[in-house]
Amino acid sequence: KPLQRVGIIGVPFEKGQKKYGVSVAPAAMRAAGLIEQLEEIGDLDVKDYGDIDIRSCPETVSVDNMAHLPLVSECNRKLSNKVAQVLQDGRVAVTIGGDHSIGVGTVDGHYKVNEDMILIWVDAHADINTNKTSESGSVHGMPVALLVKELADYWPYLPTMDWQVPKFSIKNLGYVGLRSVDSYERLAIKKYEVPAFAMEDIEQHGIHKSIHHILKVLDPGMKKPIHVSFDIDSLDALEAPSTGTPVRGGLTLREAISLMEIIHSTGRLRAVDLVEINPALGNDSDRKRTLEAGLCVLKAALGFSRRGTAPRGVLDL
Ligand code: DIR
Ligand code: MN
Ligand code: MN
Ligand code: MN
Repeated sequence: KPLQRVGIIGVPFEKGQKKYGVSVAPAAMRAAGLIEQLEEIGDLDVKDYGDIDIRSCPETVSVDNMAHLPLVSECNRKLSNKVAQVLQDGRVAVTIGGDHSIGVGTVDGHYKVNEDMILIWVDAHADINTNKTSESGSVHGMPVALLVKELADYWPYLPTMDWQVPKFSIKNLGYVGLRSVDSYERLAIKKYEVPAFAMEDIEQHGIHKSIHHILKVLDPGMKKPIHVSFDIDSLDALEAPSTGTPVRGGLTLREAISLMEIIHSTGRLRAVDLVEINPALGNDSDRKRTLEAGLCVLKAALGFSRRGTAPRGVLDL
């Protein structure tokens, strides 16, 4: 088994939503032992690229119903370049958010390197609002709509976003875990026939068949690079309470681990985002549970095996 090379990027950014604290997650994940636990999987070469430099610049432009667009844009421009660099270094890009608005940068950066990538969005929410359909005005509910070329005409001109030209096709997108979808988001998913496994579908088919089906629909040839954007609120609110918009009735941690194990087993996972962990929400136990859940999900994505792994070489039993 060859060494798997991994690059960690932290994104201490929280202006894509309204609550304080999600920017603390990269530091909290590192303090919880992120790097050490990944290295313990074995056969991994982990390099920490550190955090994206987030500065508050004066916001000279504003766009209707789209809070802090200049800050979101600046963060994602840097993140896109960093993700592309990590991939060009031959490493799996592991990005720790931050709120889900950073999905714009991770997917943009991945697309620059692998134009044939497919994207699995694991989330309670569809994050496919535009500023015209959003009820919150928060950009973390809009990254998918910013990324896909099919929705480009539904946006007004977005100052500061000239660096980001949506080229990714919605035909290469699939959803897992949906249970809080706004009405216009529903319309977009239906119109473009996005394979979307909402909670009732997972209930019916199980997580194995669900993810295998999505992978087959998006890439029948089974050769395309995979990007997983994992919002911790895809997990049930009991499994991951420390997040800004928790929704009950979600994935169990076991289902999320299974999902990641299946994707790991393809050998084609090239980028994974872990977003929306907010260590400032809830009590100590909530925080600990949520961080642990995030670690379990990432470890499964990078090859940790629950049944254990055999030692390399030497003894024959
Ligand atoms: C809602 C919530 N659909 C919005 N989105 C969230 O703000 O557009 N995404 N929380 O993770
Ligand atoms: Mn999300
Ligand atoms: Mn969400
Ligand atoms: Mn299976």
